[in-house]
Amino acid sequence: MPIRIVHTADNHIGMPFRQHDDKTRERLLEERFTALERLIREANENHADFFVISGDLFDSTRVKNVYIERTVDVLRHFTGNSVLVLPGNHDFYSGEDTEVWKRFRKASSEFSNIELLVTPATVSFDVGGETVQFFPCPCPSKTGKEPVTGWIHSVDHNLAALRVGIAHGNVEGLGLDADDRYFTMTMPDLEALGLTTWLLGHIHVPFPTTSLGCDSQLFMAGIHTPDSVRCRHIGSAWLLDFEELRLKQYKQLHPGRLQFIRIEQNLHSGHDISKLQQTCNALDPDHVILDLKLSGQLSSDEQITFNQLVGEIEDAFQSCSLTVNVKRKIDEDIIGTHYPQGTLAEQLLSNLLADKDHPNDVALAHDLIKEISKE
Ligand SMILES: [Mn+2]
Repeated sequence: MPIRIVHTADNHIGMPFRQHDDKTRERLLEERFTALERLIREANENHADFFVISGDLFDSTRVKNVYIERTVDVLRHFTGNSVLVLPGNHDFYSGEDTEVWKRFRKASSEFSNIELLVTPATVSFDVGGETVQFFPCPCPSKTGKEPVTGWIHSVDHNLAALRVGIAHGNVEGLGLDADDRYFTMTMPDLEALGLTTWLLGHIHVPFPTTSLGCDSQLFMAGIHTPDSVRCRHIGSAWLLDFEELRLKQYKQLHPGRLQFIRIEQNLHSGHDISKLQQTCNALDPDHVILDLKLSGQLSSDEQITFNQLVGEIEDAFQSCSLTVNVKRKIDEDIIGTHYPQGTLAEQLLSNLLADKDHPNDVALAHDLIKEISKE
């Protein structure tokens, strides 16, 4: 009998998104739930046996109760054997008083298919005659140097079972966490523990790097839907098939629908404005959280076209933040009206205006001269 697992992590339900405006914040908060809903639906459509969450389901240990209840309401719809929830480092488990998990337990108490993994001890299931043995490694705190996997050395492994480790933390070589504060594990150490596979969370980028394959001993879920412009993928989770105690195939799922895109552009001509327009036209205004950072110099005619375009973009995109620093382009007329011919300033600016390789310099010099003249 094949065993199928959907693996996710770092869902960060309740992430505050403080840097965004109210409307965008609301959308981003909502997306974390709806993406999880889509993933549960996809797991059900694929008849997955387990839905594994490898830590940081919640953004913090003090996430609002309504968010916890809503999350449980999403998870309870899983139709497979069990939803396995591991505390990560953001939603760590430090004992029975840990707020988020106390509330989660209460909210999920009537749903026997939701299992909270707060104890480092094996959990076994029978699926159609096969045994699956899970090895959960919950995080006891936000940071820590001790690997959470240490206990596995001293317990019995059922060699006739599919043995699946579930942990949350940095993996040497995969993350950027150079200071070792996040329960750093190494690939050789994980391999040495002798399990069939490892389902990990913490690094928001998925591993393996190919979306389809049959050979990997560890999986990093990747964040299920992007959380910022730093996220370079469209949201990730894994669909894993095991047969005869081995991984048969992995396939990447993409439950996210929102993308963060930052466009930084320097504008100096009508051509640059059309380029900006083309770039924005190619994006889906309902699913892109757009961050425009525009600078440069434009003539007064170009500025009219530019302002019009910016207005259109703002109208089209549901979420758009703007940082505009576009100055009036310095031309011969402007130099002529400000500085008498033959003066140092006039000569300097005219020379810089002719230097097409450095189109910003003339405006910079003009600003500097204005600044000095004020004093
Ligand atoms: Mn984490």
